[in-house]
Order: sequence, then structure tokens, then C-alpha cells
Amino acid sequence: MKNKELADLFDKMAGILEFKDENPFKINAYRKASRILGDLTQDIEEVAERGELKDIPGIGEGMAKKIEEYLKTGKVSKFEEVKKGVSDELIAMMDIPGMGPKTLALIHKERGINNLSQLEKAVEDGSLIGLPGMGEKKVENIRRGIQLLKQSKGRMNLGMAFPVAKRIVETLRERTGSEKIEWAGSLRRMRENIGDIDLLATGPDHEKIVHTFTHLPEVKEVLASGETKASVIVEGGLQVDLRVVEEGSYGAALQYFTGSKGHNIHLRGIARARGIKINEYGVFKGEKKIGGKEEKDVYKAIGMDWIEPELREDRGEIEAAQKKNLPRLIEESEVKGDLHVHSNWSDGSSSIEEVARAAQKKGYQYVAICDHSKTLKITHGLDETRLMKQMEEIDRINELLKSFQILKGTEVDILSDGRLDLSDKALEKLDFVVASVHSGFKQDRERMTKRIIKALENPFVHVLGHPTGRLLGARDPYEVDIDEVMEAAKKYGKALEINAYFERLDLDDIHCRKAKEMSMRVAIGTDTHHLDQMWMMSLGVAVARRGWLETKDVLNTLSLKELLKWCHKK
Ligand code: DGT
Ligand code: CA
Ligand code: CA
Ligand code: ZN
Repeated sequence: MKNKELADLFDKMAGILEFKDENPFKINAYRKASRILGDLTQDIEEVAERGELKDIPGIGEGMAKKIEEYLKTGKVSKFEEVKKGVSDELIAMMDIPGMGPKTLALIHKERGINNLSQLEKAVEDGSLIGLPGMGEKKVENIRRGIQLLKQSKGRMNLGMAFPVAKRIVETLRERTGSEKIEWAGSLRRMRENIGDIDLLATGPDHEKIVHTFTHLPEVKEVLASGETKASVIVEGGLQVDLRVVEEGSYGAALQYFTGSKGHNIHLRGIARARGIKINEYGVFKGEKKIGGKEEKDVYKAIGMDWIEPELREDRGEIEAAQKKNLPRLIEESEVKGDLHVHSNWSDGSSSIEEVARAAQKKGYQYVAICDHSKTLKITHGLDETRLMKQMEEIDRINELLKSFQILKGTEVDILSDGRLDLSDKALEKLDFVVASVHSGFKQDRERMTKRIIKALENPFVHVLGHPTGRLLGARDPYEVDIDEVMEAAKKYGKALEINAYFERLDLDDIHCRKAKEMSMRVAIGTDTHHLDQMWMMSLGVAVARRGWLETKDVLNTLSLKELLKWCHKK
């Protein structure tokens, strides 16, 4: 979707104008357009094709023209004009979180800073302090911002890397005949973003595996290629490393290259204290190799059960393994339904029946249709009248389906004052109510926290949707006291959502674990708008697993009957 590209472009434009100290109205107009495009759930190209750009609230004629120009030519001439005289290096610095264009203009003018390395130097030598508004705290914020920027650079969302790796591994297995080809590294741990993909393989003919790998259709550039390893760049700019090892070392290598580094270092320390050496070739006692073919050999050698890859972050999993106290993580096969799917009644692309058939085909017992509510006009959100009609339609389709039920749901908007966008009378009739924030992200922490808690007080709400509002690599969480929100959710008996949509993964793993510690349930929903997004349940389950969640912690492992009982508990 071009939405994000355009949102970024307008945001940049606002930044440059602000840097040049131009008219605040103009600046605001671009900022607003950027926000609207970033939040838009419809594909901007489709909106443009239908000639409905100007119907998007907040998008005026001038902005619509620029969008059209971009969609046609890939450029906006006004942008080219505005950025004249501002170097790319300066523009790049506007991406540093917490450092606005005004600050940039100040340090550029007063201290002659033109690029990132000059800025880093000035942060270190203290020469920024003393400029107007520039105290130690502000400089510390800039330092953190630079760190954040460097961390996110060159990483890719899990949901984008995962299908690429899957396709590559499947092709490699097919063409080499070797089954022992897997991904390791952060992808196997299912981190929310991935620096590079690490593949591991074994088989009788090492060179054939490497050769097949470097000649895959996905490969754009071969960075290095040897007898037993190679590195390539694939579509999307992602790097993929392959290592081919002897069969007797495969398990040890898989363990080593899965990481995390912290996990491995901790593990090796324990082994060393027992006179055992672990490396990527195997497990050794003195000179004698005592294991390495299977991954579990490594853990067994130091008296531990095998540890699930998603737990290997050195966050207590090694201690738990030593005490034989590891969680039995939820598996995707235990998920009995998807609790957040949009239909073409709002901004989804499929009919309710198509959604239901797809869910049934996935082996589910139920699916919750959670379309948007009326305030989100651009998504064709439903008002009370259309919602009643939709419920009738669901009744009709449910009659047709065997051993499957469509749940009547909504993703009701939490308005800026915490009221809900649908009346209690309407909400009461539904099976499943997700409440989410989709606007007013810039509210201060106190207001946002109060707003969400007020929504949670509503007796008809079941789940808080995408609780922090972040978009991976695109938008930070809104300012909210998530701990306080979790306390309130607990108090009112609500579940929190893991929104499994690849750009959200919200809640994250850390807060999932916290929810578990608080004995709260988590609901996994894919937020599917097109049926080919239902697979993202895998991503949601991965977040849950990284958050140590077990079957009982996840709402949609309940059977239909149990779930309905939970929903109507009020
Ligand atoms: P990434 O690629 O940044 O998303 O994260 P990883 O974890 O995939 O890191 P990567 O690709 O640099 O290395 C893959 C694994 O190899 C890593 O998780 C653990 C292992 N590894 C790499 N370098 C070291 C090291 O210096 N010491 C240890 N113990 N393990 C390492
Ligand atoms: Ca990696
Ligand atoms: Ca790597
Ligand atoms: Zn939503």
C-alpha cells in the first residue's frame, strides 16, 4: 500500500517547512494529511481509482492533487521544490525520535551541525548545552533518539520477513532434497523485528545446497559465497545468511545460531562450571564429543529440558528450565477462532459468509466479525441501524453453517472523551465487543489513560483492541499508562488484545507476560481486512509464546460454548 509512503512524504514535508520556519498553517495541513493517511485502513490507490480522495475527511483539494501526482509519477513536485537548499543529511536527522525540526534548525544555525556524526559528537562533548531550551535532559533525549534510530534502521517487521523465509526454505528443501533446512536467529525466536535471516542446513552435498541458495529467484545480490556458507540480499533489501554444517553438528549449530546471544552466553557459563564445552560444533567433555546432532543434546548435557526458541532471551527461561518449571506454551493448533475480523460491511474486502467459510477452513469453531463503528467514516463504520441489519445477516448465515458460529461483534471506537461510538442498547445485543482507539493519538498521558479506562468501565466491552496503538516502525505507542490500563482491565474483567496484524503486534511480548502474571486473559485477533491476512494468527501466537503464555491464558483457546459463557458473564 502506498498509504505509508505518502504519510511519510507529507510528514517530511511538514518537517522541512518547520525547519525553514514557514507558515504554521501550511505545516499543520501536511502533518494532518500525514496522520490521516497513516490511519487510513483503505488502500489509497483504490480510493483514488474510485475518485474519492476528496471524500476523505481532512483531505482538501490541494492535498488530493498531490496524492494523485504521487500515485501517477512517484513524485510530488511541491516536495522537490520545498526541499531545495536542505541537504538529505539534514532531512534524515528529522527521523531522530524526540528531535523536532525546530531543534534541528537551532543546532544547525547555532552550532553548524550538518549531519548525524557531527550531532553525535556535539551530544558527547556537551557543546549543545546552553542553547535556548537545551538542558541536560533534552540532550539526553537526543542521545536516546539517535540510539533508537540506529536500532530500527535496516530491520524488518517479523510479518514481512516470515513469509520470505518460509518460501526460501520450502524451495531449498524441494530442490536439494534435504529436509534439514531451517531458519535460526531472531526469526526462529520470532522477534517482532528481524535484522537478518539466518538459515541452517545439512545434507550430503554441501556445495549443491549453497549453489541452489545463491541461485534462488528471490536473490537480488550475492554478498559472499563459499563452500559451506553464503550471504545474499533478497527482495525488500533483507539479508539472508546460510550456513551448511555436518549432520552430527546440526543440533548444536541450530542452538548456537538461534541465540539469543544473551541466552547462549548464560548457557555456556553454566556448562563451563560443569566441565562441559558447548559450541556450534557440538557438546564436549574434555576432548570427547558427547552430543550435537539434536538440539536437545545441548540442554540435556547440562541437565535441562529443551527450551522453546521464543523463550530464549535470557529473561528467566534458563532458571525455569533448571527448576523444571518451564511454561507449556500455547500452540497455534489450540486456537479455536479469530476474534477480530473485518467484513465488507466496513473496510474489509470480503462478505461475512466468505470470512466464515475461510475461518471454518482454517479449522476454527468461530470467528468474530468486528467491523468499525460510525465515527470512522472513511472505513464505512456501522451505526446502530446498520449494525442491527448486520446482526440479522449473521443470523441468516449462521443457519447455513454446520458446527461453526459467526459471533456478532464490533470494533467500537473509543471517542476522545472515553465514551463509546455505539449506544449501550446496541452493544448489549452483541456477542463480542472490542473497543479501540483510532483517533486523538496526541492526547497527553493522563487524558489518554482516563479515556481508555472509561471505555473499560462499560459493562458490554469484552476486549481492549490494539492497546497501545503502535505501528511497528511507523508510529510509537500513544502516551498511555499501560500499567494503569491493565489494572483497570483486570478490575473490570476485560481481556487485552494481541492484535496479530503484522504492523501492530500490540500488546507486545513483555506486556503479555505481565498480563499473565496478573492472571488476565489475552484475546488474539488478526484484524484481517483481506482473507489472505488470516495467517497472521501465527504472528499473534508467536507474541503470546514470547510472552510465556499458556493455553489457559488465551481467550480464543476456549471452545465456542466456553467462550460465549465468558462473554455473557456480566
Ligand atoms: P538479528 O539478526 O539482529 O535480528 O538478531 P539475531 O539474533 O538473529 O542475531 P545474528 O543474526 O547476529 O546472529 C544469529 C545468532 O548467532 C544469534 O542469535 C546468536 C548467535 N551469535 C552470533 N554472534 C554471536 C556471538 O558473538 N556470541 C554468541 N554466543 N552467539 C552469537
Ligand atoms: Ca539474524
Ligand atoms: Ca546473521
Ligand atoms: Zn482497530
